[in-house]
Amino acid sequence: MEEEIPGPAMQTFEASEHIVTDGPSKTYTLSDFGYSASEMNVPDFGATEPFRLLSSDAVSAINSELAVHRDSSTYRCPPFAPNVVRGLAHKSKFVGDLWESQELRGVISKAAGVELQAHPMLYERGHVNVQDKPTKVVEGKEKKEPVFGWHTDSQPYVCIVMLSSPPPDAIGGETYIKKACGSIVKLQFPSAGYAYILQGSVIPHAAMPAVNYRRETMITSFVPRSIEFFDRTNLDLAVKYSPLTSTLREFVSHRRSYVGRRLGLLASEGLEANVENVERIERAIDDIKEDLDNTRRSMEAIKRAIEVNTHKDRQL
Ligand SMILES: O=C(O)CCC(=O)C(=O)O
Ligand SMILES: [Fe+2]
Repeated sequence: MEEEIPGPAMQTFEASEHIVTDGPSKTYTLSDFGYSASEMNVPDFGATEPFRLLSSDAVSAINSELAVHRDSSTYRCPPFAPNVVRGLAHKSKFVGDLWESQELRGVISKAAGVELQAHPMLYERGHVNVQDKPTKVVEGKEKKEPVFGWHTDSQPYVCIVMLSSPPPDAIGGETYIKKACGSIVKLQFPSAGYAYILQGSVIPHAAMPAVNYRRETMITSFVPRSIEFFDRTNLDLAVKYSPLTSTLREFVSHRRSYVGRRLGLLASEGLEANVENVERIERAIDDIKEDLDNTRRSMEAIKRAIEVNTHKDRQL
């Protein structure tokens, strides 16, 4: 049985103590990075500057929960993601309550300029990227193995929070994000509890290794609350480092409900026989077909992962 029942919380989550609600001082649109929101039918939000989201008590609480659950939740998928911790939102009530909270949702939505909610798939909440070893310096040159290689996310938005404390003379450990022209913007966390929000499904990004400290970040995905926007959640990355049965179950349940709500788009269209109405209905049908095709493609990803696992078992 893969389902987890959250253990007793070592600390109870209290929004007023654990969340800082000021939000970021600066945000960037997709167009600031050279991408076209309208071409992709997504909101024109790119990223925020790092800002304080969690109090130091919240960071300590998360770290103690991590210490309890780390061994049973660690997955390795080198060289792309050498060390990740998944499934904390199933196991830790504190982590579950934090990402579910209304106050947190308010801060994230305000910063992104669009109403968002934590991803319905619990596996996409509280994912942790762990830097395994300090960066090696070979013949005077740092060997920069990423903590998490270049990618776009399988979920629409992410909030990335720093859980470890960079020293004042921190070297490395940034998140790199790539503009449409190929140049790189580096986001550096000044301290534990700082976060930034990114439309990670659109903008390629990578987590770089820290040279003189231990880097650990927690990532939670968000989806738009409104069904006017696409949610192109897929399992491309999840199958690399998650238990397949519960991942499949969470994914199908999320997509069933999302596509069902999207079908409602048809009901809200005017039904008079004029060309404008008919064309709107055609567009809604095309969008829903794209949703179903996306969902179907993830079945291929799951199937491939099952085959790889079966093959590995045979080799043992
Ligand atoms: O750890 C980071 O800075 C970013 C990680 C990331 O992009 C991801 O886990 O999807
Ligand atoms: Fe990412």
